Amino acid sequence: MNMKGTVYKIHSDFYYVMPDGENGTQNLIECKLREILKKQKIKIATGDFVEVEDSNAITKVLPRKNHCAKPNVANLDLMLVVSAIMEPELNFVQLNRYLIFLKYHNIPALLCFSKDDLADETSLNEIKERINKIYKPLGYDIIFTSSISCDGLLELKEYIKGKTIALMGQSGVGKSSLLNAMNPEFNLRTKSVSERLKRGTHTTRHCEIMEFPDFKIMDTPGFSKLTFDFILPKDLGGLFDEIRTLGTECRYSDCLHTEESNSECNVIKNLDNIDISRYESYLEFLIEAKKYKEKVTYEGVKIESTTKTHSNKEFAKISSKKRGYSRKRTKQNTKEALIETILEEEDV
Ligand SMILES: Nc1nc2c(ncn2[C@@H]2O[C@H](COP(=O)(O)OP(=O)(O)O)[C@@H](O)[C@H]2O)c(=O)[nH]1
Ligand SMILES: [Mg+2]
Ligand SMILES: [Zn+2]
Repeated sequence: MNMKGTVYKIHSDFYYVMPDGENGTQNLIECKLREILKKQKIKIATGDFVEVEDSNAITKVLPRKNHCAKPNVANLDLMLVVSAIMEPELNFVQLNRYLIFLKYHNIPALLCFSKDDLADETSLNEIKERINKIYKPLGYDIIFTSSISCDGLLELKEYIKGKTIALMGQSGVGKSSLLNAMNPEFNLRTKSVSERLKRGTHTTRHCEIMEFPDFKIMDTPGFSKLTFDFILPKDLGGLFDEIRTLGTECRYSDCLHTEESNSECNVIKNLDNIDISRYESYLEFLIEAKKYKEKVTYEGVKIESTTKTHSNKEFAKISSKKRGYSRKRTKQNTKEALIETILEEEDV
């Protein structure tokens, strides 16, 4: 009899699968990968929905809602993007970095602004107004929280009910405090889990799904090094909703919508309608995407003109086939490994 379930964690060749409808770590089933899947070079991610045969062999990976290669996780229902309204200072470019990354990976985001006990009422209202003005029109849900006054915690709990979530946000913004504040009873009961969530720097390279009473958390080594070194400049604008919308009316094909591109560019003409921090973020990420393009061009990775759908959007397809191997084999291999890692997410 076949069984369906979710991969909760992966340790070398072993996959720990929670059968659908079950919970509790004691019900995890230790599985191996079917030989045929190994041959097909299928790389399973934590969070993958799989089919398992009697012999505890995974025979099939079911279609993914979303996938991220680094860390290697799949099927997240929600990413809680945590920013503090102060301490550390609110950084919109950093926030946009997370949001654009998630957009690319097709992972839904909830914007969570923490530590709202630190601002007096007037300035808190000003901050809220600014945030709502930028992110509401972009379709994001927003929650203001405080782990001290417990503001917004019930709302947050309700929002994440039944979901598999992960958290991202700069260190010190209050991610661990938020989790603990939401689960005081749980905190007392299973200290080890909350201790693990509390650690400041992740040392593990493993990803693992952990069950809480009302939701599940994907514990990861973090999404720390987040650079746009996987996307081509021409595809970046498509991830900013407001730039994409204005860009479709742009007279120039392949326009990067920067000052130097052309004064007739529709995005440039409408800069007043884009929040300055969003456009600044776009320019900053564009530099990284340009570097990436230079790098793949230098390394002879073939960039095909055909596009393929990734996260329901069109992106240039970057072939992992090289045009030639002129340089030293070993060196080439290392680079190949690097590029392949970058390309992993294209191979879903
Ligand atoms: N005033 C205030 N301080 C907070 C709040 N949440 C966290 N902190 C403090 O901010 C610091 C970092 O919190 P922590 O949860 O470890 O952040 P993490 O690195 O994102 O997990 C700690 O000193 C917390 O006590 C909050 O809502 N209000
Ligand atoms: Mg923490
Ligand atoms: Zn343009």
